[in-house]
Amino acid sequence: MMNILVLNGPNLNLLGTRQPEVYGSTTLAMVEEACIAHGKAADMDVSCFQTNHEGALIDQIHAAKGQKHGIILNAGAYTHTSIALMDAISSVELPVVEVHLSNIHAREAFRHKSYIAPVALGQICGFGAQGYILALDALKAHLSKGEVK
Ligand code: CA2
Repeated sequence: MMNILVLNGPNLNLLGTRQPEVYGSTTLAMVEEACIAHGKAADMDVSCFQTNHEGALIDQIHAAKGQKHGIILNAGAYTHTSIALMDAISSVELPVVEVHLSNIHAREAFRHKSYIAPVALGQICGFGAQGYILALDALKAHLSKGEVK
């Protein structure tokens, strides 16, 4: 059984409550429920965590080592600023799929830079909440190549 962590960063607890034109109307609870349900159907054990704190994201990434097979990460605005998050991902040597609800490359220039992308397996952005499901499938396909039992 694949154990997957879905990790969401700052302000994503507000999902579905404000700026629906940018981030959609799906709440974080709905996103997490969909990930867990999709995981069950695809034989993946999905757990979810959201925090507004950079250090807490790093703690979660460290704790995933040896416990999880992969991570789906929407680091919110820390994507564009955090070398510490980049270092944490490198240190645990777990496959990380970077997810963004919006297409960060079609937005302001400061959102085009991702410190996560160089250490991620890949990036999915611009597909709204569906991006998390696409990321789960991508992670499953990747892990299946290594035959996780
Ligand atoms: O598109 C994404 O998923 C982002 O990671 C969202 C971040 C943003 O800073 C990144 O550039 C792209 C912002 C998350 C804020 O989430 C909100 C949701 C609803 C209402 C207000 C904020």
